Amino acid sequence: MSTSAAHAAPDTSVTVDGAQGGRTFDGIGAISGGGGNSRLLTDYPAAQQSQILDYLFKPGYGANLQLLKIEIGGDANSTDGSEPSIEHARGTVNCNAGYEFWLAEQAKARNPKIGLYGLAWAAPGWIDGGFWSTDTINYLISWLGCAKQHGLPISYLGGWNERGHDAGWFVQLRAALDKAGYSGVQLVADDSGWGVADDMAKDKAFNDAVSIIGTHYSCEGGDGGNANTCSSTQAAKDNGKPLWDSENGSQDMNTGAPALIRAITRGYIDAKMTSYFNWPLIAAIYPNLPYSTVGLATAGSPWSGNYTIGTSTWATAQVTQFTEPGWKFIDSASGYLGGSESNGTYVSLKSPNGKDYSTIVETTTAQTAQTVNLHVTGGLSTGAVHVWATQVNSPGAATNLVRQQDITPVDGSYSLTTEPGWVYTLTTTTGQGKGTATPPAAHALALPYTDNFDNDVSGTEARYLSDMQGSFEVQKCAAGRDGQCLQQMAAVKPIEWQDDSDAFTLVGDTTWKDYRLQTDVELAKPGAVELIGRAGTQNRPQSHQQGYFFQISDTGAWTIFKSDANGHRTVLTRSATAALGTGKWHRLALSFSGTAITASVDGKDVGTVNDASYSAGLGGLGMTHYATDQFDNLSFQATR
Ligand code: 147
Repeated sequence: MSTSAAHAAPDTSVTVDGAQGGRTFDGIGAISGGGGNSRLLTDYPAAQQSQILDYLFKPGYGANLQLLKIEIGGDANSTDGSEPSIEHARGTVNCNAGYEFWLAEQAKARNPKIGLYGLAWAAPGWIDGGFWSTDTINYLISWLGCAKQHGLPISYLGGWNERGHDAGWFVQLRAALDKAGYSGVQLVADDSGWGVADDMAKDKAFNDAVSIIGTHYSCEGGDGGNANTCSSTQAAKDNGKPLWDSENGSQDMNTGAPALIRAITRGYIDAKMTSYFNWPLIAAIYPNLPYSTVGLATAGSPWSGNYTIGTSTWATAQVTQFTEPGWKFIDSASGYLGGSESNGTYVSLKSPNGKDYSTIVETTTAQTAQTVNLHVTGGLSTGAVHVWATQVNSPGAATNLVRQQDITPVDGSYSLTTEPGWVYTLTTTTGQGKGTATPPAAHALALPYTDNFDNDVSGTEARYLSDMQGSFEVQKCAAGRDGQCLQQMAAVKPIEWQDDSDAFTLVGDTTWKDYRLQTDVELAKPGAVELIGRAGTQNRPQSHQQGYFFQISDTGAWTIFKSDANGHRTVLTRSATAALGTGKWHRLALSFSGTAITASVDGKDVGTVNDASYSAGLGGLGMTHYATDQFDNLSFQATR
């Protein structure tokens, strides 16, 4: 019964009638991509890595994701890093590049029914004619071939993230997919706004090519805002094809949980969207990067194994653990509590067997307790109702996916008293659960830290190195050196999604202060390489990287400069030393001790400067051009 309160909301009566229906529910997913956000998960200790994957994908354990959207890496930054392409150079395909196929394999191993969706943000620069080209179509077909090799059936494929559409290209892509044996792959368009539905209404060939209308951030407030209304257009609703919230989120893993659940319920009630994809899946990124606590969980400490499962995981579980793609919404049992969005919302879904149902009630905008009176009819089970709840407005471990007392309907009728700030699921289904694994404490990455890349698998990313632009892979060393080295693989500027910058990769710990970063380098062609130290806050785009940089060109000209987190660069000192040339190995170092910053070349200090702007941060390697330059014998030694 509702408590007495000054402005008590009216009771809500809901008839959950199995004879009524609505659109088909397509599932709830998350996005690993757009991008770089899953990077550090690959380097987690096996036990914790498996726990995190269980919390994301294992049925009845955590987020229990029903769909997974993965980035088709393009060697260019897509928000929190640059994901590697399977084809850095035309004609050379490496199906083991990057971590998205690995992640999808892990997801599928835990939930064989998970639906997979591929989408590109960027693409390699060898593609001729820009993104909307035949080259890109062939490239996407190569990517699908890689997915197939990995045993991963891709059900959904998009165009170019948030870059609208070229209708003719989608038509051409559809035909090419059919011809290549991928007639089962459904195209999603256009991972941008609702204009796509207007264009589909005007263009039959385009309409026929597209299977799903997927738009982004269709609930008011994307970055940091509240999802108070969700909207689609009449043209979209009239189209008849599924409408997907193919990206939403961008919210802190805890404080974003209310917006997440509203986007799912109101996405259907207000906009008839039948799927929701949270961006991103996980923040497995260095903590100096943007969005470092955004996703369903965080995992930014692979050397310690520490991770945190966010309340957004449990808000997601309140839907995913109680439904399956293919269930149907019951429109007449979905709406606003007490008739007003300010009280909260509810949606009901029924299973194809006509017996089971789940009703999700969220009270994230409510001010008072409320009573919901339900009546079950139309063939649905009138047996015991199981109740699970998560307090999304004030996150806490004790109030995540808590099982409450069962309710026994009398003549199909029962009541639920709700408190403000919760999501409740009323269900006849069973099998739900809350994972129990707990992480070890976090600690910093220890110094000294070294990597000679000789123990890594060729063609993969080196441990802990997080590419921000370009793609750095372990490859056979060039220029007469034995063993393996780190090579930047994008030989030409990619088709970018975010702005251009130096190609660079970050590694280390944000708390590192006084250290010497040393590496051997070999320039493949004229240009400059760079060492980065005390790398701190990075803002978008990735060129806005705070820290100290030592750049040296093949001519021997060098610069030490600092950059703030807005990308403003200040030269601290510059001069020239003997030419490095190309195709030759040299040893470079950048040392920090208090305010003293020293650069050295082949064992000789070439410049020292004092600057007190930045006292701690990661290291990094990079270059100012797109070239297949190499690095070897990376080391970080404490200087005091
Ligand atoms: C998305 C991108 O697709 C992601 O790759 C990532 O960059 C994310 C970070 O918030 O942003 O794009 C958005 C587009 C529109 C909105 C928010 C994010 N919006 O309108 O609020």
